[in-house]
Amino acid sequence: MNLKNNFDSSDINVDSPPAPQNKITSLKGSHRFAKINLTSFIIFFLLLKILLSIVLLILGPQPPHSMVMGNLSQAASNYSVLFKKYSQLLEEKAIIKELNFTGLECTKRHSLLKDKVWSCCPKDWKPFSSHCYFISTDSASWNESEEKCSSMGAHLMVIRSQEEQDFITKILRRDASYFIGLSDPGHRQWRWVDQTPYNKSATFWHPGEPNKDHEQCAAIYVWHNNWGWNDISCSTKQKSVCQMMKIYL
Ligand code: MMA
Ligand code: CA
Repeated sequence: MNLKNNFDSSDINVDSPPAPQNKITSLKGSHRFAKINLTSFIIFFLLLKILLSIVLLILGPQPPHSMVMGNLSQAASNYSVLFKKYSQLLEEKAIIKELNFTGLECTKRHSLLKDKVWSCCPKDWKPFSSHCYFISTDSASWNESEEKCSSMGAHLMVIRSQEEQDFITKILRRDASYFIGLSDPGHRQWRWVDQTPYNKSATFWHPGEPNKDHEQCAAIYVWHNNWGWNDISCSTKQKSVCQMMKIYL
């Protein structure tokens, strides 16, 4: 793991945020999270699941989980109320393992709380605000592009603000066109892939766009020297931008 901003790498695990002491001591004692192997990981989860199933039977319905993932990490996120930080951490470790990211780059975030919080993006992804961005170099249809993002635990980019639009256009090629996570299933109903509500006041269509009912996917590119969006045919092959939440350690 690469950690930016010169810090002592022995630091990251030593001073984990305060935890529900009784549940975490066994993990701390066994060489900290970074070195937990798959077997102890699975055993830990199974024990946790049994124990918490009992607790939840007593307490009532489970809290909703925010991501759809493998069974193990799903099991963890179900108990997020009780072990929020730690189940999150374990989830992320599982994702990182599953997706074969070759490395993480992390920066320290100045938290209002006392705990040290590191925010991380996979190597080759660009951080901005609370997200990480990956610019594809190959071209594909909108559906294929979204599938590729999805296979990396991400989705096509959702642009929510002028700041985000400016951030991404500064690092895109001016001679290329990129699919974003905006499409129209029909009747000119624009939808963001991650269910973010489509807010007309934060859109960056080129003048005169969107203009054709059969152009049901949005791409971002330079037209007359300005960055903006155009509705285009979903089957055309374009580059694309994937986006995912930062990983917090
Ligand atoms: C024009 C314009 C766009 C449309 C493309 C399709 C070059 O731009 O009508 O709105 O999407 O053609 O190729
Ligand atoms: Ca168009």
